[in-house]
Amino acid sequence: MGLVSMSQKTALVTGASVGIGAATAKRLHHDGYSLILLARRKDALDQLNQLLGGSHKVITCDMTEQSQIDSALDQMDHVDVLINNAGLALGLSPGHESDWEHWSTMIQTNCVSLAYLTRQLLPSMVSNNSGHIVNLGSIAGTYAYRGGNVYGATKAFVEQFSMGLRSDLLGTKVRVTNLEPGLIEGTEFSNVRFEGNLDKVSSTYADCEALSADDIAEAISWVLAQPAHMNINRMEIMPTCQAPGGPAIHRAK
Ligand code: 8X3
Repeated sequence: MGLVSMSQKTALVTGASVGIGAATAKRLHHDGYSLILLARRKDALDQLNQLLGGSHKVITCDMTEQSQIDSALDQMDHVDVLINNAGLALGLSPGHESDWEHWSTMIQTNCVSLAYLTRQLLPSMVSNNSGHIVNLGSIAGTYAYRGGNVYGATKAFVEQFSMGLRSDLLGTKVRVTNLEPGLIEGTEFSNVRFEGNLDKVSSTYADCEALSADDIAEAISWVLAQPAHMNINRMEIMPTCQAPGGPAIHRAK
């Protein structure tokens, strides 16, 4: 990927087929971006692309496979904006009862693949002295909660990785933002976390008004639209019905 000058910016959205990824794709299409839509499900990406007029690039990619990320990169010319959205939570069990495969998949997807893709795209952004990386962190990266263990740790990685890149990129015009949502409804996040257990999914959202994927897409659009001299380092967003809990105390009786 070499030096280029384009009026229409290209945004790569990972995990673009559903949830925050799809909402962000729709929002950035509205904002005039050319999009590269990455996800595992080609049919869902094609459907989204059709909805947006069919002019965007669709690339099927399982983000847990480095070879598939490499092959996706081979199909891209230039990326101005990277939305590192692909990620997941699996399970809410205490650490001593958690499934190792769940932990491993979260670390691979939320940390390793995110870092790998970013590493591949950074040199061209630095050469072009422009670009913006928006990482999807989580409030779970800042506030521990029961059962959050490795999921929270992966998002703490994303937060620290984002701030580390900010340090590295000082002196360039490449921007980095860690966007940290709280409770979001209407995406596949909880269905994936609870492996389709609808009782657990619905109790997560009972009697409260959570954020929507559109709320986060709106925030991403705003972050990207700020003037070039302004970098939003972190943006933490909770629904009004959610707040940090503080340390817990177990009492003997
Ligand atoms: C999603 C927010 O509160 O479910 O990352 O961890 S939360």
